[in-house]
Amino acid sequence: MPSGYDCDAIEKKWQRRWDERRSFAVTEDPTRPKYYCLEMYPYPSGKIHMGHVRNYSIGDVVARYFTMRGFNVLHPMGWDAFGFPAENAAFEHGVHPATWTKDNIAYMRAQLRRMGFSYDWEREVTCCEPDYYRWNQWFFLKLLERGLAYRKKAPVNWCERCQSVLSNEQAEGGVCWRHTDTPVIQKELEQWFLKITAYAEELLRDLERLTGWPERVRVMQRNWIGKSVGAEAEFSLEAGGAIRIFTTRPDTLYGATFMVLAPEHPLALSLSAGTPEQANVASFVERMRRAERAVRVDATTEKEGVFTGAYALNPLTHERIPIWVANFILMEYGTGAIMAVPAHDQRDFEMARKYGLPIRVVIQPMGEPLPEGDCLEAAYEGDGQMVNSASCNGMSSQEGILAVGDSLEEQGIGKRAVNYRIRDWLISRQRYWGTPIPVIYCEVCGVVPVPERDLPVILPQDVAITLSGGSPLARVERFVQVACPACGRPARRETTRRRGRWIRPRCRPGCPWTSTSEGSSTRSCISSTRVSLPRCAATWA
Ligand code: ANZ
Ligand code: ZN
Ligand code: ZN
Repeated sequence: MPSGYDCDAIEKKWQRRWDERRSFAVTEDPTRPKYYCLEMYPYPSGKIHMGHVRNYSIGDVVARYFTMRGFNVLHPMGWDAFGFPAENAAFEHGVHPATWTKDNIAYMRAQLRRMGFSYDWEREVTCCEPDYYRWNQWFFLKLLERGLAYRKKAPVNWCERCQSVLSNEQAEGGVCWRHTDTPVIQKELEQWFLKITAYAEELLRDLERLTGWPERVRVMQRNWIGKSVGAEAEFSLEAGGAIRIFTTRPDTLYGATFMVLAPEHPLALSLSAGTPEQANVASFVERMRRAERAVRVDATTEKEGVFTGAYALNPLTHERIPIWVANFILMEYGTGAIMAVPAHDQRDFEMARKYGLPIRVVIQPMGEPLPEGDCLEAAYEGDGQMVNSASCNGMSSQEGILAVGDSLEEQGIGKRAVNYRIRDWLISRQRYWGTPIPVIYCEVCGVVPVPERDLPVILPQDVAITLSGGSPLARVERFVQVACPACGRPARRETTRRRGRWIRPRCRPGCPWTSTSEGSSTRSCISSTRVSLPRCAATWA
């Protein structure tokens, strides 16, 4: 017996045998039970790393196990081959993203083959090839048809010097990765979204069916969906009009002693117009536009705000309450405005203490003496019995939540409401290396989907790759100019492209769920869509 394991000889021999026999090639076979073993396709970053080896070894064991048990196992492999690193490499080394990507694929495929994984290589797919991305485009058209793909304005990270959109990674620390002396600003652009929020309730409900999943992962998913039940209410403005807020605690409405708007809220600037606060508000809003969001919403970040000079009326007490703008309110959640209840919300409490705003206790902890607002050391965020709440006095929080919701509804100034943290998925990118979005803009017909028979919309190859100045595709006139499929007039193609992969925005610094995802250098966090960190931290620690 020779000493040691001669991997070169043994593995080559068997791999050759598997190849000759097409051992892992599968075709439909109704006589055998099916098994589909799919692992996440790698991003062709250059070389296979140990993370890939671990991941794909696990999949390989599963596939072989089911094969041995007589299943007809489909075990495919492919390449998640669109993405920003290819463009970056092209820019740095002067290679075309397609060349860079294909070279990497060839190298990594050879490495995976040497590992002897049981893939059916005859079914290999590469998502930057038209025969693959035409289906991507076909899906997009189906989603568009059903109203599940739509356009709306949304803020993006923007560098004035690059004249282009930056990913969260490229905007780290609030400055441009290429111009570290240039602050990144938030700019509103028309973008494409997929309406995943339409499935929030279904996703949440069906988590119950994933009984084989670790509870930790299910909690993570639940937090990502982030369902909150409460109410929406209108606070009328002294100057006419109203501000809508979302609250999970309508039972504390009698304790709302001020309001707070997100700096991006359309009323932030207009309410202060003509008041002595105008300049103050404008400079605060501008500063917040430049502030890093993760830091802005971190529970430990100091609460910072400015008075708008305007007042609203508390709909139940009819008291006149001041309207502020502050860093910890985000425009994308709820309505971008809150009623502040400093006695029962810690963020509001910190803000009230800092700026000397009134604090009124309206919930008494069960079986404990009534605390005085002035003596509180922190907000009491739990449930209890309603006090200082007129006709609701004595009700439990649970009763109050319903009663106040109903009373708002009767008065026509609110209703019970549900809010989700999950956001629609922003898929457009002002870059080159991705699936072209199959849409045409016509001055007469508006947004016209590319007819199915014209798919795929091919990504042109001879493009000058620049990292600045907007989408490189927009400068390829041959690509951009097209006849409108509806009326035949000259029209223009969509030039933002579909993001290559799902890159989730980053969570706050140091979040335990920030991890480096397999096969890419993108740090992503499942909790990143959360804005209120206390619950995130509590459930996730
Ligand atoms: C008044 C109130 C009183 C609140 C109270 C809480 C406790 P979750 O549970 O995470 O959904 N809020 C609403 N919109 C916001 C925004 N755009 N940015 C930051 N905070 C926002 O949180 C819902 C609560 O977060 C809402 O309920 C609101 O504060 C705040 F004793 O309203 B609450
Ligand atoms: Zn820049
Ligand atoms: Zn037309």
